[in-house]
Amino acid sequence: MLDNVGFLLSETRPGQLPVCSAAVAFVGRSNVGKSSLLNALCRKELARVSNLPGRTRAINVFQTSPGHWLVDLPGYGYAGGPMAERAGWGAMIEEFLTGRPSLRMVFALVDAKIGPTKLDLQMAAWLRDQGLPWRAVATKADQVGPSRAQGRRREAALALGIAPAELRWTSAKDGFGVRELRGEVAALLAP
Ligand SMILES: Nc1nc2c(ncn2[C@@H]2O[C@H](COP(=O)(O)OP(=O)(O)O)[C@@H](O)[C@H]2O)c(=O)[nH]1
Ligand SMILES: [Mg+2]
Repeated sequence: MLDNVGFLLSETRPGQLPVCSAAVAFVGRSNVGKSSLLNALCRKELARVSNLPGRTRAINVFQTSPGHWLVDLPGYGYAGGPMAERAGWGAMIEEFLTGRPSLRMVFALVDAKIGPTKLDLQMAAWLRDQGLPWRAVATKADQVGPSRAQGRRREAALALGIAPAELRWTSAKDGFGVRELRGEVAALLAP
């Protein structure tokens, strides 16, 4: 289960990407913990690849087997960089997500402690508008104490317009929820 994931390619022009038979994509603002979660899911330092200079703002594709993709989309809401550049990443993300009929799921990451930001809520609303299959995943759950977890999860889910149980609750640091998410991703990418 996601034991043989390897780097396939890095691309900034979604239209140049080859076709694939199945894809799951990961989106979230910069620093939400996307690379760490991908590493935890694949039990491998994949992020070493996507964090190379020039690739952090590209679409990075990994595959479990030929044509079965895990797609690391560029982090949105990065504070640095000119406005036009930021808009460009948004366009890249949107073009990829809307132009891929084999897309089976979009995992939208939000920080468990911070909760969904304005941009996270915009992303969720956009995914819903587009009718794309998506699931919300909270990251860094280890930063929320056990006594606060239920409340935080409920608040975050409410803001996102989903039921608390639908919000995956994960930590790349202590591994909470990773096995379940791995199973879900593996099933989505099953041949
Ligand atoms: N406490 C905690 N910190 C995390 C976790 N995942 C990522 N981080 C930290 O959050 C920061 C951003 O992580 P990264 O995976 O690079 O985020 P990305 O920009 O979304 O790819 C780093 O300092 C990580 O060490 C987690 O599950 N728990
Ligand atoms: Mg990253």
